[in-house]
Amino acid sequence: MGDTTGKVIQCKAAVAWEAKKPLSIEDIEVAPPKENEIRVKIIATAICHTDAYTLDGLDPEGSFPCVLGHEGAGIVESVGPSVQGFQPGDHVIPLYIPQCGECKFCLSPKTNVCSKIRLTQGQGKMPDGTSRFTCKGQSLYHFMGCSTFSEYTVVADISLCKVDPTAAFDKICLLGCGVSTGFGAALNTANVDSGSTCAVFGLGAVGLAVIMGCKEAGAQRIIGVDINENKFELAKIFGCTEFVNPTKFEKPIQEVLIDLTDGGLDYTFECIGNVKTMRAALEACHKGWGVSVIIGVASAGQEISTRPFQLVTGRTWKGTAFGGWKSKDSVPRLVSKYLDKSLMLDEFVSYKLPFTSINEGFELLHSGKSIRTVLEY
Ligand code: PAD
Ligand code: ZN
Repeated sequence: MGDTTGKVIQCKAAVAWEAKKPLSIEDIEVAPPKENEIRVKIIATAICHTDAYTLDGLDPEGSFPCVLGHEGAGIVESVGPSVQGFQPGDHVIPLYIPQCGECKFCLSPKTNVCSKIRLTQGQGKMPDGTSRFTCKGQSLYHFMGCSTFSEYTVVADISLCKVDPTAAFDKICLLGCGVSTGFGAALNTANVDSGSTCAVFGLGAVGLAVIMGCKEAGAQRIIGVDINENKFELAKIFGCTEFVNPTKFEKPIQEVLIDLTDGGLDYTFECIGNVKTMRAALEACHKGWGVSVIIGVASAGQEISTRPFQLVTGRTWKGTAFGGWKSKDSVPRLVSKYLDKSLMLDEFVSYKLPFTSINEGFELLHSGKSIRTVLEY
């Protein structure tokens, strides 16, 4: 390192030129980091639903052409002016929810949704309103403040955390989104208590991570709900105790679950992104105290509904972004937890592919055949 500091770097990236088209592997230019920015060499990245969702044109904020990807891990290549606490060579994970430590959200212990760079991040730009990526003379948009589908990326220093250098990049990249989100939904957002009965709707990466959190919290029963029975075997390894396939019943799934649990669940989690299952998850909760957490992201314009009586009689409806973790403080601790073998990551990786096979990874995600596909540069 050192020889590239302050220079434009040429590298490979998967460019999304437009919605609903496969990504194309291109040589791009990555400008040096500006004030309070850091350039990172990405070593491993995984494909998450939000990437696919944006590529499918379902995200109203998606801007093209762009460099997608937000579950990644890598090494600091160089730091911009005024950056503190990072040096070239540090092992890092980009954070799509930053933690500035100063805004009113960061100052509140009640939330993790830092708003410092929310506007520009949503526009696919760096905090100064510009881009660090160009390809064939054209500027490319950033994505979720991370853009990990590029060998080199530039992120804001509040959107990055330093982690234990002994942890494997191809595993800890998963902590950038799905796994941290599900795990935190159970432990932070729901705050599941020991002995409780939980139901998890959707057994993808997020749902499996919720199960891991429920188990850690000491839940007694963890019921997995999925229409794809191939997911059940793996869910058991994470701590799922029972399974229900909604397509096997005449009755609505909430009634099935209420019958199975003598009146309903203490906690339910929606990890699908479907407004119908969000309603079912709420209504499957026990009267008086049941809590339902929405994690799945529904398509633009969708609305949730239920009878107000459901809430009046003591059920609580909540939601979570990144599992409620204050990102910079928490992700390094989750990495340590993985190293201590008290957090599973290896089991989430269904496939490992070279970065240039990224479109194959998207197909595996769409077909339901993969929990996560990890790409290595
Ligand atoms: P995934 O597609 O791997 O898993 C979804 C699972 O749901 C699959 O196993 C499906 O078979 C199952 N499923 C689909 N429809 C139904 C149904 N009607 N009834 C029961 N099961 C069904 O996705 P994932 O685990 O990667 O992500 C899940 C959602 O979480 C998705 O909407 C994603 O965008 C969202 C998410 N949210 C955050 C956040 O911060 N809130 C972070 C990361 C992901
Ligand atoms: Zn903040």
